[in-house]
Amino acid sequence: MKACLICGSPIEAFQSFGSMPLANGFLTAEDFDREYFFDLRVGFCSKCSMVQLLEQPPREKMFHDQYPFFSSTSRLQAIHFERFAEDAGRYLPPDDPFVVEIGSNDGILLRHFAKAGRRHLGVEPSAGVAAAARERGVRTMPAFFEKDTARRIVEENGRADAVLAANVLCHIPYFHSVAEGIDLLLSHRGVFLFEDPYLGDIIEKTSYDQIYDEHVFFFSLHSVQHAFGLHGMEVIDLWPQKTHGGSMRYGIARRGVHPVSDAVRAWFNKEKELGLDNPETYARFRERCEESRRRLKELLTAIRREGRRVVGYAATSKSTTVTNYCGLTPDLIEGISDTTPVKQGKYSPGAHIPVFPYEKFSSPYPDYALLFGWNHKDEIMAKEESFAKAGGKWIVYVPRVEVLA
Ligand code: DWN
Ligand code: SAH
Repeated sequence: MKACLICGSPIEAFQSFGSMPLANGFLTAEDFDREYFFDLRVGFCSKCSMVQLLEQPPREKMFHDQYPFFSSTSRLQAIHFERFAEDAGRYLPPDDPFVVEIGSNDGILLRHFAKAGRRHLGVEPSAGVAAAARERGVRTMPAFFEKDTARRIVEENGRADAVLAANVLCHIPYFHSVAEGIDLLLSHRGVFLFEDPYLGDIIEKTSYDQIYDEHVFFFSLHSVQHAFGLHGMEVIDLWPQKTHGGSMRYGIARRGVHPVSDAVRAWFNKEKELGLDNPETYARFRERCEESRRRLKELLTAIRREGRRVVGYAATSKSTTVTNYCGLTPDLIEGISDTTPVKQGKYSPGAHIPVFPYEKFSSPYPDYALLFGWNHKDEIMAKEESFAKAGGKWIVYVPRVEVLA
């Protein structure tokens, strides 16, 4: 029996995805024998409502100088982070504010503070993406954020007026060290603004592919309120986001320092209606995942039986869960097209489907493209009009398996 990472209560898996590789462990054929696997299991803590992985690979195996996810590959994500910078600006005092970002990657968010000449610091352990940020003039500290990192930042820079984080808090299993770090780092009236894929969306859309090694927590308002409450902090506001298939941004501050928005009470009730605090919700989610897996495998098998070609579109982290959980092998998907140079020429983790440069997608077009980057659907559909015009068809699996007309 495992213990909840937040409250220590015993916790059991509601779903096991079996043995899984690192979601971003793209590899060459020489490394097939040495590939790392772990048991991907997810559980719900009925005491504090946190949905979480029961096992996670060591952090250095996931986040290192070869980490291949560069935030700025999506144009719409760039726009999203420009808005995030503006929104965060509303919480900053006029006089020389200081902003820290956890998991700043290639500087997609902090570059707006750098451009405006504002004091900022990114904390980013993956050296490759951190170098890309520095090239854009973003001050970046090569470190994993935890309590000691926060202490060092305060010693060298003073306290921060805002700490920002996008798609990273859910990656860090040592939550309490991070929360203590944020407490050390923030000025008295400082705010912590963070966003991550929202549990309510994952459940509603059966987007089980958000479950992979890097994502250790699947946050809801219930679980976030409880977890920060243990550190004298509270949720002061929250804002749903369209990114990553449905995310939530939370505003966190020291208890009683800022007014609490009415939206907080409303979302509590909404989550109760969604059943996010009810174990049965997760049992039903597991059944829907199994159904989705069966349908996707059947669909691809039928298409291949007709001799049609299928290519994956975007070698996302999420695709690693789909290919391995559904048993999608290169005889079903001949390759995955991706725009990231460091993924191209390699094989997908576990399933070993070749990843090829985006330029090859159209020469010649496949009959079907399986949309692994479904969260970027609007951006991709706009870009790929000529695929559809040439008779190509999209296969999606979120929120349900279907061929788009
Ligand atoms: O939480 C995380 C989020 C923020 O990003 C990380 N753990 C890892 C990563 O997840 P992901 O890999 O599922 O992210 P995306 O943004 O859904 O996919 C990025 C991949 O998709 C890149 O390899 C680039 C590729 N892509 C593409 O080939 N063509 C993306 C777009 C928009 C495209 O048009
Ligand atoms: N914020 C970006 C990147 C998200 S990917 C975006 O939303 O697009 C997650 C990033 O967090 C990676 O760049 C990874 O190296 C970094 N990361 C992982 N663990 C971390 C930790 N403990 N402290 C700081 N960054 C971390």
